[in-house]
Amino acid sequence: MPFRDPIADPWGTRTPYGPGERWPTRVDRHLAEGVEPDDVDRWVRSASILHSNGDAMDIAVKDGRIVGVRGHGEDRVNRGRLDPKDLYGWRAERSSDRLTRPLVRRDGELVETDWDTAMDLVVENSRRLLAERGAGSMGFYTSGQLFLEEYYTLAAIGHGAIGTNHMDGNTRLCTATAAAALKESFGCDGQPGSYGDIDHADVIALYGHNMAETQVVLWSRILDRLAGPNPPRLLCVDPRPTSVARAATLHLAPRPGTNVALMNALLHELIRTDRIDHAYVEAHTVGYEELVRTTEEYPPERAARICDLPVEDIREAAALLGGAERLLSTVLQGFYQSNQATAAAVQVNNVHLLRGMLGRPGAGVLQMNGQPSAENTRECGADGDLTGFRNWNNDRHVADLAEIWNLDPIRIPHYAPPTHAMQIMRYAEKGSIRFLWVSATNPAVSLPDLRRVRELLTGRDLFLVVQDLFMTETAELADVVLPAATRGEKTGTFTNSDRTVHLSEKAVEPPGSARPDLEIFLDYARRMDFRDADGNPFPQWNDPESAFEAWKRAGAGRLCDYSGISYDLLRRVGGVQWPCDAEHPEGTERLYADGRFRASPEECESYGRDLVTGAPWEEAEYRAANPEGKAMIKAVEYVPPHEEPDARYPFTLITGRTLYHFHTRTKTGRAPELQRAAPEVWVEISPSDAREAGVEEGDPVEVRSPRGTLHARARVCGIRPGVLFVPFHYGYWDTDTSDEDGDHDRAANEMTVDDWDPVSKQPLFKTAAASLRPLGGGDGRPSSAPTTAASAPVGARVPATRGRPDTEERSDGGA
Ligand SMILES: Nc1nc2c(c(=O)[nH]1)N[C@H]1C(S)=C(S)[C@@H](COP(=O)(O)OP(=O)(O)OC[C@H]3O[C@@H](n4cnc5c(=O)[nH]c(N)nc54)[C@H](O)[C@@H]3O)O[C@H]1N2
Ligand SMILES: Nc1nc2c(c(=O)[nH]1)N[C@H]1C(S)=C(S)[C@@H](COP(=O)(O)OP(=O)(O)OC[C@H]3O[C@@H](n4cnc5c(=O)[nH]c(N)nc54)[C@H](O)[C@@H]3O)O[C@H]1N2
Ligand SMILES: [Mo]
Repeated sequence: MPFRDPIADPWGTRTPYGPGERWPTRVDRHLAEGVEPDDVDRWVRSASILHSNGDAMDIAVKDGRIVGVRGHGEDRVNRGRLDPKDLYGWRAERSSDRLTRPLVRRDGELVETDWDTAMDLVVENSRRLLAERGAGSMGFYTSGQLFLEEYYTLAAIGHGAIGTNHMDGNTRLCTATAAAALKESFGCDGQPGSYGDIDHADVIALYGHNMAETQVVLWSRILDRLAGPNPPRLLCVDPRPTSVARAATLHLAPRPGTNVALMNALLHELIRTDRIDHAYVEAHTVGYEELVRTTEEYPPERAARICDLPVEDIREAAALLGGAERLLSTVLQGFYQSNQATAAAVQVNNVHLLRGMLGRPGAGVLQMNGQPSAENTRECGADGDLTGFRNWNNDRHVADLAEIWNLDPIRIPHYAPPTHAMQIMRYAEKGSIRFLWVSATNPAVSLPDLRRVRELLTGRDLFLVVQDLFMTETAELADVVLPAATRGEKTGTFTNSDRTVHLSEKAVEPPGSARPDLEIFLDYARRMDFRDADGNPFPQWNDPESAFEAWKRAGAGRLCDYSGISYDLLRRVGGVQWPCDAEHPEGTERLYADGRFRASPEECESYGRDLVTGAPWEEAEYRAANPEGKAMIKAVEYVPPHEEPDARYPFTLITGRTLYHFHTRTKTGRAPELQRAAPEVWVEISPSDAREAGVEEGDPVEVRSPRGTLHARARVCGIRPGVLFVPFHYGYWDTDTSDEDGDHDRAANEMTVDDWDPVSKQPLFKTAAASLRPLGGGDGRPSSAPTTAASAPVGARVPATRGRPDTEERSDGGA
């Protein structure tokens, strides 16, 4: 295999292909230095956990240790390719600072102990609070990075055995808007499209989605189409010159937070030019007339002013969408974490409904996930959803779940919408939640407004349990720390963005006495002595496979039907897309091919919400609006962001990702190749803004918002003038700047705003106001931000796309 440096060349060599052809195989592999393929004892089946793409891979084991990975050439998702994080990230799992024993706080200090002591303390506090204050005093905050079996168990414990309404996942920060937008349009969560649509599409639109850096392998698939015959045309909507923007036929760089105004203008133009599939709209949707009325008020000229875009570009974008015969759209955090998140994501669904672009090859919507198993958190109901895409507001659905669990329905809380993460934090702050169990997430770096988060997590009345692999910024605040095993050290399944389920098998032993999350949850349930209606131990399952089989019963008949999937099938064929049942034993590539939706009042997962206020609809309203369960076209007015730039804070601050790191870097920061590729935080600024502020490439600067301050080096690049971008990967576990007085000046979330989308309750990480000033002391060295993708400096040579020669970055900024 020819050596490629995945850091310098993340997307690898092109394997061009044409429309309707099979994406060629290219198997990527990385083994530890000195290890040859012949040295490997075993290859163990798994898939990637550092994004949502679900790339299938094998883990190489030698002498009981992980020594590398290779892609699966046959898998439908990646045909062998792996991204740099997957090629190198496993090294963190062998890191010498893994947690190996439980810890409990004694006299203010965390000290090592045994499992019995730690778990007894957790149980004692649970029992005390349940007796004194009831289930509402307990909260659970989990992840998008565990296995399906673990979420299903946690959901059964939290919503069933304990009966608290306060359970959510970090999926609230991630894909709550994807789920909400799917419910609003189609009545139920569940990804309509398939990655296979890339093979057929003639137009691909990416909305607020930096796919080149965040789903590297999926982007390689698009690059391969671009390099082949009859390539698709690309539309990119992003305020930064990402690699997606550079490859696009048309790049719109709107003012952050104005997505709805832009979408309304695009819909306006589709309607004006009659690019509408009237037969589809008539047969399969409700709400068209209202959309016509609302978008009438959004001619491109108006959107051009609001979004600060050239009016011709908006018209051209509409013509691109309107001329498509097979349109694929993807949506991610530039919409989900921005102003009017759900409202904007729903307008992308509307484009597809108007054009009848659903359920056939190349015509699909991907309301993307971010984390490897965010889909499972939602479908299992370990967040603010009810298990199996059930409707918490529908008593029949609650009764149905109670029957499956063999519990009294009254135990499953459904008196109000489930509490969302930001509200759980608020209750912890106010003292009504006094027990919080955090698993596989690091809120002390990833939640907005960190000063407040640190304060509330250290609250005197809060008993905080943290279950992680490492001593994170959050674990440091805990009363009990539980050391967990991770992928490769435990068995389970997880489901990617396009509903593909993979099995990941245990390859090596966890370090020390670390245990799989499933084992920890079940151990807790047994120690709490939870029982079902017949007095049997609850949950009734006891290992990964029996948990999976139990989950199949909970999802059977619902859209997320796994009843045809088994561990054996996953071992035999690799990735399988749900729904998979007796009728579709090989799974289902696209939802809604027949134009029938799971949206009837009896079946829908949600009665929906008002897109501006977020006020929930009642059953009667839903029934009146959509008695037959069609797809819903929902119109909405543009509303400006709450926090806008002013004289004191003249910039819009957006935050996000770089190619080489995953979130709070607990894994990628411990993989030397990845850490070297992006060692320090930076702030992106346009050349004109830099000139005006007297800042040059690499200069130390201070960024300040009404909540906090950040110190970083400047990267002068092609970002839209008026906008600053900061990656949110850098917390404090590997600095000594977080001293007792709290020198917290490195995490992006010191500055972000404690505000959320009214519909999905997803925090607004992508619209805050900020100021910037030079700190002096520049030494002429450039910032260490990567030069391969969106953060490339002006004048840099950026890797070629579309088979063109390398392009020079424009030196006048992005817009
Ligand atoms: N390398 C890497 N890959 C990852 C992850 C990671 O941490 N690192 N995390 C995974 C996870 S959990 C997630 S959720 C995904 C996220 O994947 P993405 O959503 O692709 O990543 P982000 O960088 O958060 O945001 C995407 C883009 O939104 C743009 N944006 C900001 N504000 C606006 C706006 O108002 N309008 C528009 N149109 N665009 C805007 C930003 O410029 C940015 O380029 O990535 C997954 N993959
Ligand atoms: N400013 C800003 N903030 C953001 C975002 C943004 O774009 N901008 N994006 C948001 C998004 S989309 C997301 S998804 C979140 C991510 O935010 P977090 O979830 O807080 O980030 P991670 O670093 O992935 O944290 C996961 C933790 O789980 C641990 N872990 C990994 N595997 C396992 C396991 O198998 N078991 C257990 N018990 N622990 C495990 C890791 O060590 C790590 O500490 O951040 C959000 N915050
Ligand atoms: Mo995410």
